[in-house]
Amino acid sequence: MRDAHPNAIYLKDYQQPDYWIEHTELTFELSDDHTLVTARLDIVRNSQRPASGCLTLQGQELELLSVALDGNELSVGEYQQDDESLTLQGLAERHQLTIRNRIYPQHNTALEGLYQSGNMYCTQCEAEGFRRITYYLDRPDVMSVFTTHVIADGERYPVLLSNGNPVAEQQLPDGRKKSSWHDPHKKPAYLFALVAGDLQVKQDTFTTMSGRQVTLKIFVEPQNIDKTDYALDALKRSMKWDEQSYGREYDLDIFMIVAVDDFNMGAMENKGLNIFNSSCVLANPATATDAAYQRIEAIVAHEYFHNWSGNRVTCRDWFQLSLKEGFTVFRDASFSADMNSATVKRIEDARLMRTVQFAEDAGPMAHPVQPDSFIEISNFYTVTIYEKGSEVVGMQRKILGAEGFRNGADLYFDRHDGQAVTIYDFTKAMEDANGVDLTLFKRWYKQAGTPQIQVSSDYDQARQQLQLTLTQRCPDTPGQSDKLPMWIPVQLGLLDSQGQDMAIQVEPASAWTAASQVLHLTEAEQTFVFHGVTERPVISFLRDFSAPVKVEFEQSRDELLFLLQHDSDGFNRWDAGQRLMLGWINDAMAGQFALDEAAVSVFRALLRDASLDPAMVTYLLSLPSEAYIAEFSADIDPQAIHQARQQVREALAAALTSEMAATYQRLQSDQPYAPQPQQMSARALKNLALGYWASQSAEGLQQAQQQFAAADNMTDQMAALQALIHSGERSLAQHYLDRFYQQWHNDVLVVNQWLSVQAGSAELASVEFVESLLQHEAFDWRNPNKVRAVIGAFAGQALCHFHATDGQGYRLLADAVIRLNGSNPQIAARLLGPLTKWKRLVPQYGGLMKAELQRIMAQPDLSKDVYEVVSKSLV
Ligand code: B3K
Ligand code: ZN
Repeated sequence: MRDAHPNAIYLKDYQQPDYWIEHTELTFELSDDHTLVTARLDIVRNSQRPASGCLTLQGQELELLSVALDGNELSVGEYQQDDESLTLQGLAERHQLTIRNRIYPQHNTALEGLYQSGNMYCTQCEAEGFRRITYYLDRPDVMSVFTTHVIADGERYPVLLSNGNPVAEQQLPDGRKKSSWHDPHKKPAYLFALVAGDLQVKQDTFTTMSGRQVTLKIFVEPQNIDKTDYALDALKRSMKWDEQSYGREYDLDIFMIVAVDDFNMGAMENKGLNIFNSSCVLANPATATDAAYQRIEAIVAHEYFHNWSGNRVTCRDWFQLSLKEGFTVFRDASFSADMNSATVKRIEDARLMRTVQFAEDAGPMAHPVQPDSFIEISNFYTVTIYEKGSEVVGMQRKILGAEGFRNGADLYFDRHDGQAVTIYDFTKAMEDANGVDLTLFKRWYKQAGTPQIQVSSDYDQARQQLQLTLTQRCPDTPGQSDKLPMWIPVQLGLLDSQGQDMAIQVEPASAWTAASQVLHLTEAEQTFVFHGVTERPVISFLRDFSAPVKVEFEQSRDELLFLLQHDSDGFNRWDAGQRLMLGWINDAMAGQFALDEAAVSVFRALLRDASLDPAMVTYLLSLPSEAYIAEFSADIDPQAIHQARQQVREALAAALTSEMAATYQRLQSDQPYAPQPQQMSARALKNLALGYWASQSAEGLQQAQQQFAAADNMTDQMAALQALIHSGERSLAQHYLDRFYQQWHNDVLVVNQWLSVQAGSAELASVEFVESLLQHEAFDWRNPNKVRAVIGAFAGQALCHFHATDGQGYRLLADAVIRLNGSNPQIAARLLGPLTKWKRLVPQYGGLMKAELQRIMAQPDLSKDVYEVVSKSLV
């Protein structure tokens, strides 16, 4: 370990800093050997704090050259310096502090701070990367006005960018170029950005609702200039949507996006200068799938929306991370729902919650949406902070209604513009705008774990009454037991025998909000009485996945089939189908599976029903993934799950072959490809049908080969390739994989898809095979996208190989973690996820997983990132 006992940091210890930094002027001189950074900081004492005269700045891996106070250089004894900080004492009310230091971006493999990606320089400062650039108060509550000068060789780095508006550009006599930028909006250092490179630009304009013209620019390496149109279009739609949905407009003259290949996550919302992982911004029809287009739309929107939810109003400290992330995910989800299908988006979100977030909540890294401690903040960019955080915002909207929620959001933005605030400032704005008390609701932010609701119902025909008794409990999580009841909004409906929604009248009336059809569960156990229920209803419970909870509710297979056919809530139609399929998979695990004809005919009818949105039918016909099934199992046996799912898939495919072939033919189209919702929806179902069809017949297999060869877009080509892989015809699959690589070996993003489809496949990805991918010329340990494409896909998707009974899959993952621990700790820690679940698996697997965690723990020089995850997992 670098630090023998990395310390935890606690929310309860939060204190304001003793000084603020009013203005930050930075000068970067980039040269091949090193980068010289000069920081001029106007510091002023914080009147809220005792006058300590002491200022401690954070800094990491910096070579300090000089420190000057109000123009006078200090001697070494006049300040204290260690590996992580620089301290000055005896300071007065105001000073100008000038620090000069050197950094070495070319050796920066952690991809935090300033680093090189290919031929360009770029930065990543969130959460604590700015301290790798210069000494600073690197905390989000210190907001400063930044001016930045970037100096570099003018020929090799003609494009020099930073936040805000460009203010000057100058050719220096020595062939270097200097660009100056000024950002008038105060911001924390985590939103700082710098880019230098030989980049091409695609540009457009957007006129805001108040009539200001904003220049939009996307910068890419020259070979990617034909992949920028869609992101630019998505950006304009996002800007418009935020004006229409939240009344928020953009606030600088220019908005820039830069695509880089080496990036630890998806993208970063730096003020006016978003930096994107190239996989989350670049697309053209030939190289990007529909799924990639949808991801790009969502991420462009997400980063843009941060301009208000994150940048204008930011976080006081990192325990408030979900204030910006949960809210911004909620905003991007609403945007995607509006651009595409709201039901399909809800299904996708619920799938993610149920597979990944519920698993996190049930594991050793479980934490509340507002955590109360951490060792390494990078480990807390989690599905709990992001997705559960978004669900918690969404529940407030369910409770307050659309208008009440909008009023709360308006008040929040207006009240806190330019401030660094907490999660409770958000809920306070919701309370004040609506005159409600959310005290009970706020437990969602403090209590970790997934609440479970148990449902029992009793129908009295004579009285025409339905009694619904709901109990809730939330399991213990690390450091938390005896949880209090939460305020859970349960959206529900009652279906009559015709499948129509019945009118609902509830007692107590105060527990029911008619406008949103929401029942408010606030106690550990509550009974609700529904009056005027003229016949025994079929209950559609937790419509629209109105709360991130698990539900235990015995409903017969006939009831589930009925809901699948008739529910007016699309989400619950899908959910009923999934529950039915989970039942089959459980039967298969018990050796008692037989496909019933009644169910098959319902699925057949769904496939034939041309009035349904094809994307919706795609989800209705998709079996739950192995990870999803695992989350609904008590003791996870990955091989049994794999076998059972295969058996059910095989039976369903066999029963539906001719419908699948017909569906495929019906959805063939000669329209030119467009990444547009209706087309994407039709392609999704067409390609699902191809997969089922090709797994069953020579004709289907033939069609997959034909589609592979004829495809003019990556969605169809990749779907054909997947159908060939899943057919189990190994040499045929290999032939097409080779063809694919020959065709695309010059396109990095396509090659990454090629790596991923192999590493994630049950048919191919044995441990030896994945090891051979790691040796392939296309693989590179330094590039996070490639690590995710191979190791991430293997451990996250090829579960039957990752959980090989000899433990070799676990060994492969642990070796990767050990290797990356030194070079890129964030990625190393993130890869660990699958191993942390060891206690949930049957002992045969869990024991082997634990042994690999112990092997990692015994390594010297563990990073804080890896140490935190492994040590918590072994408790
Ligand atoms: N805010 C960034 C994530 C930063 C991750 C730092 N380890 C991207 C986003 O959520 O928009
Ligand atoms: Zn975000």
